[in-house]
Amino acid sequence: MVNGFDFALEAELKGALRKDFLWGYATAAPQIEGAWNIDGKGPSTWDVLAHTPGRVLDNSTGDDACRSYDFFKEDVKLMKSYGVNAYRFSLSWSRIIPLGSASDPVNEAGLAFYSDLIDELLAAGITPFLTLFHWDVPAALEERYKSMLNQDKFVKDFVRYARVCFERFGDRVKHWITYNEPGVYALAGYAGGAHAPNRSSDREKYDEGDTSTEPWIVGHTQLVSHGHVVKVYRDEFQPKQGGTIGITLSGNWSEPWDVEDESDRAAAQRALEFEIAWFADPVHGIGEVDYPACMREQLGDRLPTFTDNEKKLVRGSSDFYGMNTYTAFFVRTAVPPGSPIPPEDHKGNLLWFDENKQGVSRGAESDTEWLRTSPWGFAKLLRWIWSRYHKPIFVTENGTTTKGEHVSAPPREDVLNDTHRIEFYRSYVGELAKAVKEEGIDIRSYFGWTLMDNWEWAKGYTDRFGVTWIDFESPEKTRYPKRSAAFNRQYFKHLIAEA
Ligand code: PNW
Repeated sequence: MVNGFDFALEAELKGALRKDFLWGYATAAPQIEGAWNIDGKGPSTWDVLAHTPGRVLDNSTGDDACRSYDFFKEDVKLMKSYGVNAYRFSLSWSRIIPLGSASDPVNEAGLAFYSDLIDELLAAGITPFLTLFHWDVPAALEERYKSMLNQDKFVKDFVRYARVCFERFGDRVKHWITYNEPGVYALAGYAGGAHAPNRSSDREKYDEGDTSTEPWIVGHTQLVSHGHVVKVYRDEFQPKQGGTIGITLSGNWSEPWDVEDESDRAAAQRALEFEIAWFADPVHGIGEVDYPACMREQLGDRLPTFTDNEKKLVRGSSDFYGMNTYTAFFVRTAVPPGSPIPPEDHKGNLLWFDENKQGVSRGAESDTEWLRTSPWGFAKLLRWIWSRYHKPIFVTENGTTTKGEHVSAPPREDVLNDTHRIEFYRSYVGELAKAVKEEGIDIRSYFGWTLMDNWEWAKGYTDRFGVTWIDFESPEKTRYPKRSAAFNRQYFKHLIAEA
């Protein structure tokens, strides 16, 4: 037994991470705060979804979630006991501006909540990372003008919201993220339709939407409004506040099902470009600002074009590469060349497999269908992103569910001993440290997803991603640390160089 765990921490990785490396956990407002209609908060599109029957797997709402609005001081104490030095969380736009638009009033009570949370974190020596948008649009903006489908109106409203946040919190907050995963937001909300605002071409399930066009418009609106916000920050706030700002992109590794097969190799490349380069090329790329050529080829005019001004706003608009990643897939091409690809296809004409041609598995199963433990993919993805974009990488989300955590309180010791999650963190974080040590990749943060079990969007409370087990039945949402929290504490202590 080493440090209470029955495996040794790699001696050669001791001190591999820079001494100012930031590590901690990430959360999102709608998933943990609760208090959905308290102290002047306006409804968001996720509140609307949750209160529409049939939209959430377990028919739950995020009305209370983890009650972090009430227990934020307890959360900060918990994080301190976990040894973190940073915390990434999102702001609820409709808590700050209940009706959302540039001409609507701000809600002082909402601002006070976040201001108090920031102060509490700083007093505990924890660096706040703020995400402006983690999927919850003020419902009024969806009702008034269909939010991101109306780029001009949305840009103005998002810029004003961001400005309020910079003005009120920028004295103390030095790490800003505009959007969390614009790609997942666009596809889950406007292609598949399971996420807010529930738009899709699937008329059996959803009344409105067009999967063939709307995801691409919504992606463009996010990129352009991000660019505007970054310009405001750099022109008006960065000179005196001195912080950094960027965008966080989602992306999993895609590997050819048969590496010998040219079509499979092309499929893997398309997968990475549709999922990641869709946003990363315009923001972080070199040469002409545009979406990747394979997207233009498949989507044609359905993919928006950048005006000259938009090109200037978007290129170089992130001080770092914000990276959320979870797993890896084996892929092949779906429709053969020469045959038409359905206009609803939004992933690059792919088929997905859990095993490759040789029968090698992509990794151990979690409690979530799409998510397997695939540290080998994470290792490849870090190198792919570094070589393509060469920007300092901030890992802003990475984590897993694990089977067997759906028990009643109090959870037994063996449930809290989440060995599957420990193995996930050990292997992924180990790959991260190796990438830094062996290849000199510039990686500056790691945020586990997530601090505590929470309201996992349309999955409700059925997916538990936390390093803290939550008793959702109890009025105070009692928090029980899982063993992975203790493991990560030890591991980062080992990996981060001493000051
Ligand atoms: C992220 N995928 O979403 C979100 O940022 C979190 O809010 C969420 O709770 C977490 O991951 C877990 O789901 C993703 O299919 C959803 O690859 C799906 C994927 C990736 C990220």
